[in-house]
Amino acid sequence: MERNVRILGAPTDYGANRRGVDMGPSAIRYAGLAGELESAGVSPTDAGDFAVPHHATRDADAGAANAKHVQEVEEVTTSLADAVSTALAEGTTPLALGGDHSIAIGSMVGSARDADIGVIWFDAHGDFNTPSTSPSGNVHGMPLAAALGVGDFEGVEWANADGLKEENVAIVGLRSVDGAEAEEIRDTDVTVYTMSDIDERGITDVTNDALDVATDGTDGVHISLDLDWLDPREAPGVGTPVRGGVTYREAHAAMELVARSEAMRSFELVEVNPILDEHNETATLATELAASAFGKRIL
Ligand code: EXY
Ligand code: MN
Ligand code: MN
Ligand code: MN
Repeated sequence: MERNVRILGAPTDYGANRRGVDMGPSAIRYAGLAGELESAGVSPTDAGDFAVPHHATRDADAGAANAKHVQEVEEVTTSLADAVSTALAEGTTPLALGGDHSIAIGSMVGSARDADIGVIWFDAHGDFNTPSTSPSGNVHGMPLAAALGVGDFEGVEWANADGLKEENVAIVGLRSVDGAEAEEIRDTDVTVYTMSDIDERGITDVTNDALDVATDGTDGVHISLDLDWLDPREAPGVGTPVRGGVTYREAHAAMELVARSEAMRSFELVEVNPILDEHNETATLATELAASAFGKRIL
């Protein structure tokens, strides 16, 4: 039976430092996401974008002192959490489109609502800051800490993913982390595979290990793919590019292993910013990686 995938657009840039990433969902659709998913043998339904509170002008430091626009982020992620858990309850696989990486709070909360999940975080960054440690106050640098209830996020109902355990979380591709953030990561049971680990062991070994971490004792895995995980030469249209990322083939190899594991419960593509691209190539890349994650094979 064909797998039903529900596309959920979250056109928000409230968690980011550069405008434009709110156009990510449109850019990814325009790049041909539906067709790519069909070529992977799944049946996509597009639920469209849900409303994001709009401010004509952005009050730069609205919200908590060091968590910019946190009210808007709460609103967006709460909507997404409901849409994700409904999609799962209705037997479909949610595919969330960012928007900045703060949407992952909603994806993880929604995916964890009725199951015990693991998470694989494909990203150049740890996204493990809290309002107290963040150098920017941008919430897209905090979603993993938020979902795990780390530091200031302890007991923050809307942001904590029910039952998500640190020992079931793997970060893959880390190459940019802030001082205090690194301390937070070291103090947890989250497993980190840096780019050096990938250099030394190869993407296949690392991804298989990350899948072991995320599936150990869980019902399924949330896959969070931040396009800045890839090298900026492959994915230039992202808001916080960091040199020395994974190659095009390494990214596909990882997604093909995800597909083969059959452990993926929910998926998201984030940080595509089309105004930072020449020919929408980062959005196109996102559609191709989604197809690999959902099982596209050449033969
Ligand atoms: N660590 C930096 C901060 O917290 O501001 C940069 C975070 C970038 C987050 C992007 C989504 O991956
Ligand atoms: Mn990220
Ligand atoms: Mn639970
Ligand atoms: Mn990132």
